[in-house]
Amino acid sequence: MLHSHELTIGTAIMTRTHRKIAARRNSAREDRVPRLDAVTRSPRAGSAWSTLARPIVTGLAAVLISTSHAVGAHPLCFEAEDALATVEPMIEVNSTNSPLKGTHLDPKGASGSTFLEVPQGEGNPPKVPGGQSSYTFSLDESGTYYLWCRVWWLDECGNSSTMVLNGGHPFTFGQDAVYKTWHWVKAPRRIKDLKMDAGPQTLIIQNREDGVRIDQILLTLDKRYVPVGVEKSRALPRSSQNDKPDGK
Ligand SMILES: [Ca+2]
Repeated sequence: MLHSHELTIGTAIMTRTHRKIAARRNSAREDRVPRLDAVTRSPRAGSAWSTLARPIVTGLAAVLISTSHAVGAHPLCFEAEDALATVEPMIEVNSTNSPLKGTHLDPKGASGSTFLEVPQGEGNPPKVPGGQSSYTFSLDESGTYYLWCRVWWLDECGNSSTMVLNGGHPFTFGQDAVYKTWHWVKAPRRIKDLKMDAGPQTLIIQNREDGVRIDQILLTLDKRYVPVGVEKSRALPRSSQNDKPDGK
């Protein structure tokens, strides 16, 4: 449910066509980097080229290629269910417990056949205090990140979560009008806490509405990177209490 004081969130359901466009852009960038074998090809062995210029040009090509890789660094993607701790009514749903939890969504549509959910009727509204998942992860580079989540919203009263990055100001994530299908949603760039230093970080996703499902979380510095479908994820450490909610 949209409130006037809340921030709106950009949405993207990307098609294969978008992916192809992104791939062509990436390919075009790579084409601008000189090929190592092309720039180091000498006119003839034993010439001044081979003894002086070749090592210099080879070194320059190596720097250009290294820089290209740094700019196009891979995003960090992890599973929503890899939370350090999950507190009800936010729950983990998989093929084992989904019938017991009352969800009618096939978990196979989610990465790892597992996702986090605030089940309809158990969240907020109706008002149920608490409920969250928390994460710790590490970033290799400092910068202002793009934060994406792969989500499934039930309806206009079940299309958002509250997020907190590194203990900062809580912000609303979601509010887009794409329902009952998995899709990627991006946090607005105006969130100041998206500017992060390299090193350990914390993220908390809080229950704000029910009918909400979250599959994957992705962070990237590349504004041209648009996640599509299930992304390759990296494992995060999980606490033992998350696997044993009763503490037994
Ligand atoms: Ca998942």
